[in-house]
Amino acid sequence: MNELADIQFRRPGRANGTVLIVTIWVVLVLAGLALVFARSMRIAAIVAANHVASLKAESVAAGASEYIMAQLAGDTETTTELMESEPYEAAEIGEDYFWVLRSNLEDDDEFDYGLTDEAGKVNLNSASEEMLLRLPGMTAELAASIIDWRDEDSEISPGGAEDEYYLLLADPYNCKNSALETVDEILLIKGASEELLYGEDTNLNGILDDNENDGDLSDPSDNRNGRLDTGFYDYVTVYSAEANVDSEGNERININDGGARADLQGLLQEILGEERTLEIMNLIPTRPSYANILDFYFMSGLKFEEFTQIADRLTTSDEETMPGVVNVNAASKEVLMCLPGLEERDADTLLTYRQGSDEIGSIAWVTNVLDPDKAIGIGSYITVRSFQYSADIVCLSGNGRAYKRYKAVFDTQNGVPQVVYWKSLTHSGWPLNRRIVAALRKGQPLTNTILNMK
Ligand SMILES: [Ca+2]
Ligand SMILES: [Ca+2]
Ligand SMILES: [Ca+2]
Ligand SMILES: [Ca+2]
Repeated sequence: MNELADIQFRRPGRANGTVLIVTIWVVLVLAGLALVFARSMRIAAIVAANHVASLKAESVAAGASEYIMAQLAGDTETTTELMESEPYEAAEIGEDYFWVLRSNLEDDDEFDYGLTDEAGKVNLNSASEEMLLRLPGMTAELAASIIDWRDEDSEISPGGAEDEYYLLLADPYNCKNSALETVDEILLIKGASEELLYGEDTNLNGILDDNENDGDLSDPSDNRNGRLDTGFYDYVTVYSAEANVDSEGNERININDGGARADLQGLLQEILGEERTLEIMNLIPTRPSYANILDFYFMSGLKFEEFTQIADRLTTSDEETMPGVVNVNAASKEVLMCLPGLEERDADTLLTYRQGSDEIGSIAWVTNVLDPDKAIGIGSYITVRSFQYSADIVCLSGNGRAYKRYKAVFDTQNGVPQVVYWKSLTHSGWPLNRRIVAALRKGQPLTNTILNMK
């Protein structure tokens, strides 16, 4: 009985044991699978959330671009209004943010925001070799090679380079023999380097970042001197150009064209009356050859107040477009010093005068600061108008999970602003204070304290 009971008892017991073991295994496997699924679902959820954040940052960039174009299309009387930084710092679009970052040329510790006036820069396509040579850090080799790169001929200028040089490179290409289309294109030209163009500021934020002040410890190589040694990137453009028409869009009178004498007389009469017009017309030779309108001003005997009323209506060129004239009202000191014949103190006086003056509506104002020779020397290279602006747009999703950065250039020459350049700078890393990202990730609001932190 006992034995039987034992057997009867044991048999199912053995089966139960096997089932138990199998069940435990199944449970273990299922639990493992559940864990794997949970983990991969969590990863998938994070990936999806990041993807959404990334798409949001991307659409913020498009929105920021639209906003800038609307600003440029508005009735902004002076460029200064567009240049103001306030609307471009942590601007909100829905729950996301954007900044328009611009290099602070005076302080490498302080961010600056706003649009950049491309007409306030030296145009690589129209500047003379002498002007190029005056750019900070420019070498004789690169200046000569830029001239050869953009001129149509294949004659090598001293120090320059044409096909002979480029075709012998390990990765050969032709000398372009036409205008540069982007500023970065300069890196294809003999003698150019990222070091000359960007200097130590390889992430292009105008700030001395830790890796830009640690020698060779991390990229880029720098001199560890506690200052941001920049290249000439912020002083050059390829976009500046303006139509050779007055501010109303009317054709100008070419004062060097003998056939336009009657037009000039008519204009003078309109502004100055019969008697004064005759006095001035008598001083104008029948075959005039003024270097530019400032030359005309000094030779004509016009008073400053008289000349400023007509300066915008005059030209000495038959060209329809004037590429690369520098806006003297917007140029930085470094750019002013690139203008032919100007020294540092001339640039300083120009800067001081333009800050306090309301006479800067025509290029005539430079004659109040510079002696006639110097004023005439730069007269062909300057303007007081701007039609091209660039923006370094930094976008951040409201949860701090994704950012995008784009360099954009807008051209307003046709009345309606157009994007003529759009390039991602996202790869160069988050350019602003990291605490901004950290705060948003923790769900904290972007207070002024966080925004102004160093
Ligand atoms: Ca050439
Ligand atoms: Ca930097
Ligand atoms: Ca470094
Ligand atoms: Ca340095």
